[in-house]
Amino acid sequence: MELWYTEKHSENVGITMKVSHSLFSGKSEFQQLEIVETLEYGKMMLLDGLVMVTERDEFIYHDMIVHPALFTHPSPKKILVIGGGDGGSIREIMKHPEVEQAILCEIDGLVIEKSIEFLPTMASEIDGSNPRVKLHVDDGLAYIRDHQNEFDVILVDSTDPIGPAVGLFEEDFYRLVYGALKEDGIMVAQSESPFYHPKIQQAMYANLRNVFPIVEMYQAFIPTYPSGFWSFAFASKRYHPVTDFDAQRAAKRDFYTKYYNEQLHLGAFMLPTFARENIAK
Ligand code: AG3
Repeated sequence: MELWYTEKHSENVGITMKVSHSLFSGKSEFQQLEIVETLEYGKMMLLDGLVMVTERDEFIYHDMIVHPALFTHPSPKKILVIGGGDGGSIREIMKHPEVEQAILCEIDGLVIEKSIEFLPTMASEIDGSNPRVKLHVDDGLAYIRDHQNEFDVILVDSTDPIGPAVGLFEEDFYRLVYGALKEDGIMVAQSESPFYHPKIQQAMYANLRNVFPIVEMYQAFIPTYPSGFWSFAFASKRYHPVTDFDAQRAAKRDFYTKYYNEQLHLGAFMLPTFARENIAK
């Protein structure tokens, strides 16, 4: 018998992967969680049937949600991740020696628990072994409401805007994020596929521009996400990700990044015309 998993990317298109077996399948109070072993991409985590991470290509997403902001901010000391229960973002944040504390605020404790159990290469820093990392199982909105003016960088490592993540794409949420950042803070949020999700992007970037003075989109190539062409929103109070970026500092980093580098940092902000149009003012 052959097992194949398909995530539909539109009514008529999808990605299909051959699966050897299931490692976990269960429902939390928020969503359906699956972890399966694939032949091509290693272990893969799905939420409500959508691909969240695979062992083989997660380095791209996690490099790109973390390093552009942490190399733009001159002194990122206190970082908040909303979502990101697999731990991949926290793992990358911990590579930055100047970070004093990183807080993971994930709504679904089951995602954290099963990531520690089945995805140790991602969850290595959220298993309680690192004193610089704190975990909160809580709704991100509720958490930042109580933590205003605290963070240098906030990363919104969410699923698509359906289910528990809907609120994370709305203007009210971005106002709370703005307030939870210090006066020179930066927010980065995953912002879907420019190819498949122009309407989501249009609404999301309009919401962001109503709140932040600096809003830019940047891109990464992520083979297991819809179209492979993925994006992130960089929203900032003071620092611009291209003109305020110190390439020297990024070049001198003493840790390995398999996707990110100081040249790609700049290149990622250069967008094809159709993607620019999605977020035109
Ligand atoms: N965040 C998921 C991005 C959305 C993927 N969408 C999809 N497959 N339709 C991943 C969290 C990784 N820390």
